[in-house]
Amino acid sequence: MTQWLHALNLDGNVAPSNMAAAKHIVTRHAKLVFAQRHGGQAVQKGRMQCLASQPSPVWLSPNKQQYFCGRCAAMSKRVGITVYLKMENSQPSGSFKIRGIGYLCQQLASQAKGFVCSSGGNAGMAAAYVTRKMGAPATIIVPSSTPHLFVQRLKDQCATVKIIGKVWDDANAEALRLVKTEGLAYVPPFDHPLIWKGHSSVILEVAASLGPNVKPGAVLTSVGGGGLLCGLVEGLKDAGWMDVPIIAMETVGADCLNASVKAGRIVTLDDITSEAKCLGAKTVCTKAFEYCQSNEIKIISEVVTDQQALHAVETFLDEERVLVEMACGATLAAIYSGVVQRLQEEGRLPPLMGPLLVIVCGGSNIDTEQLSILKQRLQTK
Ligand code: PLV
Repeated sequence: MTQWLHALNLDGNVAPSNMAAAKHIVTRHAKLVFAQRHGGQAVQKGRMQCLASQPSPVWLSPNKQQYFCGRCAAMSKRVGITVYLKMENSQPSGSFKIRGIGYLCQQLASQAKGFVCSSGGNAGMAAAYVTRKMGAPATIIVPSSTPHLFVQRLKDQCATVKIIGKVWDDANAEALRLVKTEGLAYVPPFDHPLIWKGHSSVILEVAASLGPNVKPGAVLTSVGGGGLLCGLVEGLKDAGWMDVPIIAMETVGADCLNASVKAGRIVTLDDITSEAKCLGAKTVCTKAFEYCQSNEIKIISEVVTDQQALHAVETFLDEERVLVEMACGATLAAIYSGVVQRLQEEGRLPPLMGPLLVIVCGGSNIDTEQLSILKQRLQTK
């Protein structure tokens, strides 16, 4: 059981020697445990049929390098400092979300008869992926801004998908209603201590891969509701890297953290007008705001335009041959649009004593068709 939890926890990052055992335990044991606890009754018939029809996918990659934290030559050249990439886009559900959501779901499994997750997309994808592995029913609620491609990807993970409201906040209200009326376990996309704990593993992995003599000079990341930010702060604290600042990126129109930092209090946005829909929470979680206020770790909140985020997505595709969504483009734009250099020139970012660590958060809400749609929309804006 411990091995199962460990495997779910790190998802793909267990030692290669444990791979075979972990894979076996996860796929067999998790389904068994869930079915035993619920007498098989709670597992929806449709879901089980869908699960049965799926070929058994690769749960744990035998190739640890997939999750590499390596030097990026092109970006290092651009910014004149060493840049390391943490490729969270390679995670099984397409983003870092599997870390925190996977951890939360496994913790809730003993009491849950099923799960409901409200999501801008990627948290839902992580929940659908993990619960499928557990053989547990899952309902994912997404807003109408979610592209058809993404809804289909969620269905392919055998989840029940509901499209409710215009933005994530509307979908979340429906998820909370289902928690009350149907007794499903609530999986929020970002606001939960266990999610932050799961996300914090990204820093511990970086520490392990950099070795004892290297420490990042700064961490660059995206912020939606602030779950990833909280996880990174906790990871830096766990690693004893309290002096490593975080550059927290958002897009104009999905900038709930930046608006709150500027106002000195938590602000709720009127609407989400950015195309980076997966950053689209109207209100940042309280903990993320508190971390920004506390200065325990220096957090620099910055905003880029959608055009800059899209340009970053395209440049990253050209230079690194990796396609990520706009939510991740916000992070990359800090490099490609000169935000990092500007912060240094303004003296807001101290000279870096180590490599700049870029969290490539990924996202499944993109393909070449979606990319052209975004290009057209943003050209005319
Ligand atoms: N996306 C959340 C929240 O949406 C979701 O439901 O999927 N990068 C990517 C690719 C993401 O999908 C998200 C969050 C973030 C970054 C930001 O993470 P957060 O919400 O923990 O700050 C409304």
